[in-house]
Amino acid sequence: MSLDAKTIAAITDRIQHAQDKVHTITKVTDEHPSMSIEDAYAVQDELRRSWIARGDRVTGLKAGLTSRAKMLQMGVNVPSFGIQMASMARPENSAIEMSGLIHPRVEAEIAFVLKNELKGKGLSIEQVIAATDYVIPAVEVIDSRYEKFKFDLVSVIADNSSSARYVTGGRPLDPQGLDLRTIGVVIEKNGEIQALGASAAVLNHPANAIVMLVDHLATRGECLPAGSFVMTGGITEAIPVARGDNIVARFQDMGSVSFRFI
Ligand code: 0L1
Ligand code: MG
Repeated sequence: MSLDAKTIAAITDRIQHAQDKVHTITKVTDEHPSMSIEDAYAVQDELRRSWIARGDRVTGLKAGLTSRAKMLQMGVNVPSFGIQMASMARPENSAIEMSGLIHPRVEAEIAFVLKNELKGKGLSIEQVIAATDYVIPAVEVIDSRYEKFKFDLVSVIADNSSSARYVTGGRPLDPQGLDLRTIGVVIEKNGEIQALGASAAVLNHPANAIVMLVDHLATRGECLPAGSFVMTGGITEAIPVARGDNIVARFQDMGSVSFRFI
């Protein structure tokens, strides 16, 4: 770590204020150029502590920036992980309020729910699949707290990897019977196709996002417990949305996820 606990706490307060009051801030690295990726995850730890102290509950984790489309779109070249809380979850077909968001974008992802714990470095795709209870379609609503959605990797990780809302839906499926590299995905906004792709866009196989997440957790002396919910990252680029937009993400053989912005 390059920053002390007091500085991490001050950065956490600044980010949390922006998230709560729905406004943009300058990048944290503008003020703290020596800030490391480890420091940024320490900010996430502080955010989680503070959310739990408020009565919120951790519902899962996410891997972000796991596709070439997303890396190109955001100008970075490694994944970023983040924490999902109960306050971010919205039901399928719900109306998501724009008043709590700055400049949201949506991305279609495959989420995994584990039946067994995963831990350690260098797991195989087969080990991830064997530990998975089911996979389920998800749409993440990301909302960077940075101006114009522009950031570096350290800054975005400190902002909990742009996490804002998420919706799951469609059909939960046993991954044993699926080719998880070839799931076709289409995102529609107001009935018009905005983006399409195949699930191999996520690190050649979305289970690789879980492998990388478990590697990251192992570095921190942590693991993914049984029952964990993990979103593996957008299959296409993220689509900007506005009040009044209706979103449908269709996942081949897995059903669809719909909601709207009000
Ligand atoms: O879930 C994601 O891919 C988001 C990671 C953070 C970068 C972004 O805001 O696109
Ligand atoms: Mg995402």
